[in-house]
Amino acid sequence: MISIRPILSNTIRLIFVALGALTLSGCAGAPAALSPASPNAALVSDLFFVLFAIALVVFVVVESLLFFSVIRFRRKKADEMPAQIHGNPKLEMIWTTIPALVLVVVFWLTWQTLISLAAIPPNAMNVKVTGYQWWWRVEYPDLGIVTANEIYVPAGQDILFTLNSNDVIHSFWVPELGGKMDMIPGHTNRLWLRPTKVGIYQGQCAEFCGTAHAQMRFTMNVAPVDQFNAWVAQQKLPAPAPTTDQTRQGLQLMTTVGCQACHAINGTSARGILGPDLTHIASRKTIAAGMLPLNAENLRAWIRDPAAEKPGTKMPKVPLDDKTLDALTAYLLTLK
Ligand code: HEC
Ligand SMILES: [Cu+2]
Repeated sequence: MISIRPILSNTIRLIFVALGALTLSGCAGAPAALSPASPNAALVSDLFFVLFAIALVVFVVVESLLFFSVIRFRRKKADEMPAQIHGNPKLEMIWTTIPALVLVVVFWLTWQTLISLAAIPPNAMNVKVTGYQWWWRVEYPDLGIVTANEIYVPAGQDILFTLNSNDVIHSFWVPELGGKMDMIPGHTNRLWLRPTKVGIYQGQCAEFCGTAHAQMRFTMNVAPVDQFNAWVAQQKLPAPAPTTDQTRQGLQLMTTVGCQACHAINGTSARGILGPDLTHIASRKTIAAGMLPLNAENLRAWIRDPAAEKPGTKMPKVPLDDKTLDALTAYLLTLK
């Protein structure tokens, strides 16, 4: 008889190695919800550690009792019959009451955390974020700023995020700062955060929303107040006017070959709202929701064939010749 065991065990070993490698590779440089950079995220990670400690105690106690019983009450002689009993009210009361009390404590701790997280502070700064398949529109209604995928906030200030969706359910999550909060079409959710440490934090859509869900990223740039104010001043300006023939041609193309149907550039006739606002595209670090670093090469490749860079993207391929691509790319790169 041919045994399949060696093949099986090899396959299983291979699967384990592959899965292990995959899991660990996911950890490299990943933002961790357990290294909080805001009091909101700290509340959640503190709760996690308390619940983990409780679970650990329960595990140790239950396993110890189990091993104790297995050893202490094992059959000693081959013909020995254990005492035949039915029910033990005392024991049953104990093992019902203790877990119930543990659950009451867990519930109370969780409830307290939820209450603290839900209490929106007055005077928080408003930022409106709308999920689109597969990018984020970011608006500052009180400042008159519209941008995409890169959120700037001043350190140490309460920020109130008003969250909506334009199509399907998305979820707003910056692991080190707090979240997650679902973005639901036709319904407004609120989430407040007080980012305390200056830095750039990675965000990610946390609700499967279609083909490019994994490429739906954003960053939260927590800046010192003066840097944030400088950013605001620059973002409020209309797009700079082109100064060379090529960039003048780029602007002209931008508002005639179809781009204007979906993109807005403040100060020009491009007023589309289906895609990201491009008024200050060149001040961003990435394009396509964190997919590609912003540089001439990537920008040109993106405009030439968006789906080749980000499969599933809603931006269509507009057939353009090399000269047109160069002019569009050159113009967009001036939009600081
Ligand atoms: C049918 C609507 C539509 C048209 C037409 C369109 N785009 Fe887009 N564009 C989008 C959408 C949607 C995105 C976001 C894609 C994503 O991240 O998945 C996008 C993204 C972009 C981005 C990256 C912006 C960012 O911040 O990530 C650039 C640059 C861009 N488009 C340029 C153009 C140019 C130039 C044209 C004209 C040749 C054009 N688009 C035509 C819908 C459109
Ligand atoms: Cu999403």
